[in-house]
Parts: sequence; structure tokens; C-alpha cells
Amino acid sequence: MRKPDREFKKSFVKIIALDEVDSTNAYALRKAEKGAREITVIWARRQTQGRGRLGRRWVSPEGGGLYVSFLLRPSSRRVRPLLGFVAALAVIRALKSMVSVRLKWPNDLLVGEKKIGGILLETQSHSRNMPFVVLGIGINTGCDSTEMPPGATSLYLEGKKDYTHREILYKIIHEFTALYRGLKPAGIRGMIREVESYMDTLSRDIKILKGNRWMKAHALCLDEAGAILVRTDDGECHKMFPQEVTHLR
Ligand code: BT5
Repeated sequence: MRKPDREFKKSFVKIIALDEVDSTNAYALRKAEKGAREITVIWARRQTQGRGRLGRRWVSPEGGGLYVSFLLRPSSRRVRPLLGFVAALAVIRALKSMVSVRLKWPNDLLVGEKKIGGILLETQSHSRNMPFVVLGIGINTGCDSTEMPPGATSLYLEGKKDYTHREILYKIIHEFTALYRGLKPAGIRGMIREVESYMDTLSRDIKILKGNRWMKAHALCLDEAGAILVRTDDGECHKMFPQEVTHLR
């Protein structure tokens, strides 16, 4: 495992800063297996094997983006499905003064129709004693359009240059820790309502997977467990989780 270039603390968060890593998520998973505590934040200038969901690649050149992973050990299983929302909202709030970011459920962060960031939640199911979750966040900062896949944008392409990666990182950590600590029954409803206000998925037609068949449905709202409630054409309501929903183009 690569040695951290720097380690420092910000309140109860331990930040490990790396010049280069395969993937901040992979690094955090390895740390978690060795017993690292929450909240450990891994931050890298570049990733050689940045990853998205389902083995997809995340383009991660130096100066092109913020690549960060949060190692968490949530005390309750109930909060796990909500962690992606915590990350999305933390990013939305942190970037608010620069760009207006919307969430395309479950993990795409968009400016207009273009993807400026993504979220990747990973865990190890066999670690029953000290369960953990790694929450990776990638945000395109300095990338230009030749470096990224079509349909992507960055702060640079949105005309924003007046920031440092460290400033953005600290803002995200600040928002994230406040939201994470607030994941108690009394706080969840408010957070979900705020997430809904930034979601592009609601009040529109989407496709859902029922059994092994995709069908059209209308997205209604989120529930407090992190599921999306949808209504199918026959008037029935269903609760869906991320892998069962896709947007209609
Ligand atoms: C995601 O996956 O959107 C989750 C991305 C999470 C990246 C962070 S960076 C820190 C941490 N460490 C990691 O190794 N990963 C996390 P997904 O929805 O599967 O989107 C992947 C798809 O987005 C790719 O197949 C490309 O089409 C596209 N893509 C790749 N790089 C991109 C980029 N930099 N900006 C926008 N789109 C990109």
C-alpha cells in the first residue's frame, strides 16, 4: 500500500492526502480492512485506476478533479441507503456559490444536462465485526472537454477558476460531517426534503425493473429509507432502490 504523503486532522476527521493512488476508494477499503476508524478521508491529486460503478472507469488526471473517499462505520444499517444522499447534498451545498448542481438519482451530479461529478458507495459484506462503508466522490474541476467523455463538464468549463481543491474539500467535509451526524430520525425528514428539491428524477417518467421486465413509471418522491416511490400506469405504487430505476431519455 502506498504511504500517505501527508496526514492531518480536521476536528474528528482524519485526512490522508496522497499525490497518486490507484483509487481513493480502493485505498480506503484497504485501510478499513486494517481497522481504520471513521471518519477517515482519503484525498488524492490523481488516480491511476479511478473507478465508477460496475467496473466503469473514472477519468482522474492531476489538476482535473477532486478525488476523495470517506471511510465510515455507521452504527445503524438503516442509514446506509441514505449515505449517497448525504454525499450528494454535501457536494451540492459546497459548490453552491459556484455552480448549481442537481442530482440525477442515484449518483450523478449534473450541471444542466452534463455530469460534473459522481458518487460511488462500496462496502465489504464479509466484514461483520466492524462493518464499514466507503463513499467516493469525484468532481471535475480543471478538466477540459478533450479529457473527459462526452456529456461531462467541469468547473473550468463552467467558467469557474477561483477556488482551490483544498477549499472545496474542506467545504465538503464540513457539510458532510454535519449531515452525517444529523442522520437521526428527527433529522432525516428534513434532509430528504432538501435532497428532493435538488433532484432531477422526481415528477417525471422513468423506467423501473419489476421481476426481469423494465416498465414505465412516474417518480413521486423519496421515502425516509432512501427508496424512491413510483406509480405505474395501473395506478399501483412501488418502492424502488437504485439498481431498479433508470431515466427515460
Ligand atoms: C460514477 O460512476 O459516477 C461514480 C464516480 C466516482 C468517482 C470517485 S473519484 C473518488 C473515488 N475513487 C474512485 O475510484 N472512485 C470514486 P458511474 O455512474 O458508473 O459513471 C461512470 C461513467 O461516467 C463512465 O463510464 C464514463 O462514461 C463517465 N465518466 C468517466 N469519467 C468521468 C468524469 N471524470 N466526468 C464525467 N463522467 C465521467
